[in-house]
Amino acid sequence: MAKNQDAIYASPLDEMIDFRFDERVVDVFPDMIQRSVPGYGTMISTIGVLAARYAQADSHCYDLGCSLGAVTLSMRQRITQENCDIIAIDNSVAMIERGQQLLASDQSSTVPVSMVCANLQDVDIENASVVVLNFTLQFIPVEDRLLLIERIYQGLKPGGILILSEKIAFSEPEKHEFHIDVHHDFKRANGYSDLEISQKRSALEKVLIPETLANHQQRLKLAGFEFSELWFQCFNFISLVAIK
Ligand code: GEK
Repeated sequence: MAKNQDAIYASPLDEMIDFRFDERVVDVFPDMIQRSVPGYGTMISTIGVLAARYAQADSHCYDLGCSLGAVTLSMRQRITQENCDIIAIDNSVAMIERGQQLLASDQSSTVPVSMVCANLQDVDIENASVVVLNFTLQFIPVEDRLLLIERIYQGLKPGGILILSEKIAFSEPEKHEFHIDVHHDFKRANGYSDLEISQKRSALEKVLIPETLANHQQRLKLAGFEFSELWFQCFNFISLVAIK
């Protein structure tokens, strides 16, 4: 994947507009997410490993909020089960168009992929063995999140897995501050300036709503998942697995 450098928030902006996954973001997305989310590369490759174990023959694997399809490609490289396909969904036209180009040049396997532009809240989840929400739930209105997780639970086959990665908040102010500070250090170490960090933070404020780990765990339980486990954490970025 060619990587254009993210400089969207490098100059002072007169007016702060809420963050959107548009053409400009798509151009720099691989660089942006790699430099902003600690452990992103590890999570992407490990999701492929998890999918290889939990994918079932004759079932669907879903990548919800697929962006350019990094999770899809990682799963595609690892899945060997027969008659198993991947359904990748994103509601950004720009993301899906670029993602489809990247997918067309991927020769890693013959696992079929449908990459579709749609609101994931309107998509039926059915006959699923793997469902991935990799930093997507945080963009869904909080009041709609339980229904989505319930629909995923209902659409999963017994033994199927949900992989849920999120930026999280902390109820204890000291912990919250610690994680925000070290995350900003991580971004600085990756070349972002203080201006870029603070402008991006404002742009995301009303768009990305983080919740605590306990909130996520309770919601998974409420939706029906009896087993869930934290398998990754770096600062305020986590990933959970939940198995039906
Ligand atoms: C990765 N998973 O590279 N319906 C469909 N897509 C949505 C919706 C919605 N309602 N809301 C947001 N999105 C990817 C990274 S990025 C995370 C995921 C980030 C999409 C949105 O268009 C964007 O592409 C994605 O969710 C979130 O592993 O940039 O922090």
